[in-house]
Amino acid sequence: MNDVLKVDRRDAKLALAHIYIAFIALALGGLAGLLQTLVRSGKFNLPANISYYTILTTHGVLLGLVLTTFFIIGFQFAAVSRTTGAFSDRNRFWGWIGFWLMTIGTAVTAFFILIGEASVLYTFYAPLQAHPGFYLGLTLVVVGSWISGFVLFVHYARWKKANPGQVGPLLSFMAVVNMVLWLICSLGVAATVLIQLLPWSLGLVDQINVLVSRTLFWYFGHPLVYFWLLPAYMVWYAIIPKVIGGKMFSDSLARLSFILFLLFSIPVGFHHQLMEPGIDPFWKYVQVVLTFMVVIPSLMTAFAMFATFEMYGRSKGAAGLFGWLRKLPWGDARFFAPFVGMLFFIPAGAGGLVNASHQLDQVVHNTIWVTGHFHLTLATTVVLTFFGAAYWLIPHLSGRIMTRAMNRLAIIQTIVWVVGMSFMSGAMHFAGLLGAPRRSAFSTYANSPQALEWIPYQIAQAVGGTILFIGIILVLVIVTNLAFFAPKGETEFPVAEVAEQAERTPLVFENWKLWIGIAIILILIAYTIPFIDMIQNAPPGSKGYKLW
Ligand code: HAS
Ligand code: CU
Repeated sequence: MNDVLKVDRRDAKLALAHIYIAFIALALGGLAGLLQTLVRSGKFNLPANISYYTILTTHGVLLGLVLTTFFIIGFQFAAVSRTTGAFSDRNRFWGWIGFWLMTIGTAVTAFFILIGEASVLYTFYAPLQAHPGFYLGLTLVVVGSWISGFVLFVHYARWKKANPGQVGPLLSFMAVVNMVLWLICSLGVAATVLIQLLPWSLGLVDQINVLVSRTLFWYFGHPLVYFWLLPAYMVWYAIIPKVIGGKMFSDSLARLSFILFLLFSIPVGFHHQLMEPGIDPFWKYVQVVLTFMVVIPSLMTAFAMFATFEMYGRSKGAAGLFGWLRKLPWGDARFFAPFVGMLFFIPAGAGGLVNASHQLDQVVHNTIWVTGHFHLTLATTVVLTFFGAAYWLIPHLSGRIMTRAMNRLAIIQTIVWVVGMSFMSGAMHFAGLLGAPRRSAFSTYANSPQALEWIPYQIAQAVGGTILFIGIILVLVIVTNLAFFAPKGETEFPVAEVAEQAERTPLVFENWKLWIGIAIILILIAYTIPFIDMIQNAPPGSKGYKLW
């Protein structure tokens, strides 16, 4: 295969621009996170009448939406350029348009949050209402990301045309799947924002169908979490084997798992609405079953990772059931950070299964357990993998190298993250089981008798939050060094080869019509009837098409 070893310099600039914004978001969003844990400890008040919900929204939007989207799109531009060759000038131009739309959109959104006109949390669904500028800003971010998605599609299609009958390079294939997933699911959020929230916020309509808006949001919100997860899986499947000096267990298995994500990620949004009235339990049940289907590709991923590590360890002479563990390169931050991410995904995924089980969700829904869940999944598994990727990606793109000192700092950073997150997320899980609410300012429950039970955990959260903030400072030091100050030199963009004994990859994985077709059918099955129900049985007073 005509493998290009280095990302084109002009593509590198585009990728880096995205990554810079991602880390600026990390700095500001992390600060907001620290403030939140301090407020919830009950020992600290925000100055100048700043609302807890403003800080909470800043944190969620900057870390959940901005950090992730910018890092992912930057990483994917780099990965696609590395594996299918440099972008054409025209494509790269559109990539920059996408970047600027997203950046301007982010600035507009952040402005309205910070002036306190959009304290609607990162999920921004009704009945919370924000200034129209908030929705317009978000729309620009989404449109920008679509443009970047199309740039990848066009580039990949050109490669396929130039290489007829060949399987596309794995990392590029994966990036394309992720952007198809993103495109299909973000139609839902675009619909609720443009048809419902924006007209309502502009005062053109005086009410909207809240259940429809939440449903459209979660149609988007669940695949959103896999849009975050899949780039981490790209690193695990296609990069980590090379980092440790081994081979990929199977290319086909990796592609199959990505296709399964495409099929089953979207028709599952009801598992966020299990406690909501107005949705027939039958359809909740159908979507819970589909949720358990989408666990399968994660179990396949766990299997593939174990296989990769074990194959490598044994090739180095490891014996016994877990002897291979000792052969792994523990001192290499490019491996260590993502590996810790994998390890944390075991309890994180188990927590997800608890959430997805209707009866168990009754215990944890709307408690801070759920916040604990996504700080393990997103803020540990995904984020540590992104940090681990940044440690070679940024120097590769900036033409520098990671020194031993920086590598050591990155190992320390990972350990700090583990300690901080264990405190914070652990305490959140326990407090959640005792009923401590999420999305609630301390003052709203400070006088309730149960609060006494929760306070020790909330202090533990603040301790964890403070340690995590130190972790953020460390990663920012490393990233700034790698981007601007590290010694000049060549850093490898590692891409794994497939093990010799693996089967040849069949072309069927690239039958896009088939896969997108099945995905759409599953979406229609899971959503059509309940959606019609919601509109037909909209509460009295609804007008027009009963979306309002
Ligand atoms: Fe979730 C709520 C169910 C995964 C993120 N989730 C959330 C929210 C977020 C989120 C942000 O069903 C809150 C939304 C809000 O604001 O309200 N989640 C699941 C399920 C999974 C899952 C079934 N979630 C994720 C991932 C996320 C994420 C991934 C972000 C990246 N989640 C829910 C539900 C709710 C929910 C309900 C709503 C709850 C409520 O009441 O509101 C599954 O995808 C998890 C599958 C994962 C596994 C783990 C496989 C393990 C692997 C690691 C292998 C390790 C190795 C290392 C190889 C089954 C792949 C081994 C080495 C050794 C030495 C041992
Ligand atoms: Cu979900």
